[in-house]
Amino acid sequence: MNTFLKEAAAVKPSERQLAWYDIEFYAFIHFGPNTFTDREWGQGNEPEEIFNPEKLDCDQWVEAIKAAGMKGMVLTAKHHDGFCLWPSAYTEHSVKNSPIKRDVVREAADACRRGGIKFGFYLSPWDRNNELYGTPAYNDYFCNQLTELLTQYGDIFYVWFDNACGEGPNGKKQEYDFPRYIELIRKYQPQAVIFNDFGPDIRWCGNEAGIARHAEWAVIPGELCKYSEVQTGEGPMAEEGDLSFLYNTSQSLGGLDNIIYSKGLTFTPAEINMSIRPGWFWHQEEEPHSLERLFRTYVTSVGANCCFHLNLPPTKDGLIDERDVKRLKELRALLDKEFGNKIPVAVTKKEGGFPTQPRYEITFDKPRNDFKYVILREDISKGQRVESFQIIVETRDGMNYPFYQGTTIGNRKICQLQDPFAGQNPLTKTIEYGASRLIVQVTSARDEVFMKSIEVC
Ligand code: FUL
Repeated sequence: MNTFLKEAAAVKPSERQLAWYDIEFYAFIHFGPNTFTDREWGQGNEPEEIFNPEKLDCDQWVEAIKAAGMKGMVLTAKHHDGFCLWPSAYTEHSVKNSPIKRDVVREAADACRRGGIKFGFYLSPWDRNNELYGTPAYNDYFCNQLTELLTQYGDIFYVWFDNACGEGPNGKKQEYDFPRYIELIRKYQPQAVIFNDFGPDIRWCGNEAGIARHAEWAVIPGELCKYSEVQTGEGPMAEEGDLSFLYNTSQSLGGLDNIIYSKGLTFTPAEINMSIRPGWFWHQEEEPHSLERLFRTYVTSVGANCCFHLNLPPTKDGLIDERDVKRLKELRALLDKEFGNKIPVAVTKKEGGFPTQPRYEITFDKPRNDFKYVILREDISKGQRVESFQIIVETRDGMNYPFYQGTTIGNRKICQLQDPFAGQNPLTKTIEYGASRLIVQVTSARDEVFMKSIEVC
């Protein structure tokens, strides 16, 4: 068991996964015929003429994205209706036959570059327009399109696939050749991360509502991620059970209870994705979600060992809706208010403790009761190791109170001690005379803990 835990602790991210963690918060852009037909899934028979965003301005998209502090954009180059936002040489169902005749992928990629943010694309394998769909030849068609996008639009940080798979005209489902798609991406854009339900680089969190798990492990059983690299041997109970019941909605994917039965572990972190509105595509009558909901999702994504991928759907004019722009600015202002002012602290690690149970003492410049968050970061480049921790507050009069109990940490854990939407946390009553120190006590870990930083704000 001990050897296996040490192996689990040493499962490491790739360079491209580390770069992805640093991007933290980025935008999805769902745009295409559905924007004009008021649908979420097109049928593939929409005439090209309907795609006519007369005021299209991708710089306005980038401005909105940056107003929220997001650092990248992922554009739906092709959604399930098969319509291409770039003039693909392999189909007539694209912008080249629309009234605007503009290469939206190029304009978006250029706008990202001008604005200093990353660019990536979504390419739906499910294509309801192409007649080859459902036959092996469709994989060639798909790879040709993928190659166009990978070779003609500069650096790509992200290729986002979804697993939706309908029936083609022959009534057959397509067998997607993911190993071939992955090979192409590695060949032309080796720094790009690839998303699919189960990796290889980034996996789906299991819902589209922005809901995170209580303990989000990036180190998970390879049984779930067949295209990710398995980095360990079998769990100690691999012969005495199996993990066939696991799905990406399961609560504790990487918990000890599961990994002991695993045939080997991979490093495959989750992305939390949701739309700013109920739909992925723009619909006039929909309103953006509340500031509270977006803020909470940020805390449970960027602040829970994931990244946050927030969709902003352009209107029929080809602009991000002003209602959404307003909400994005409010979100940024709130994030800056909550996390922008770090409280001066001195952090020392207590000498002589067990390597898997380090204790960090955080001393304030003066007794305080105005702190709201403790932000913990493991050095994820060395693996994800902490299983559980607690935060204890020491008051001026020398009393100790357990304040927060957490599970794993990973890249970043935002421990929320007070909530801007819920008023005063009853716990803060205990420190109304001021806390002089906080103690972060790791209570269990898979191997020696490497904490990268501890911040209080
Ligand atoms: C899903 C699609 O079916 C939705 O339309 C949307 O694009 C979402 C991000 O992925 O699988």
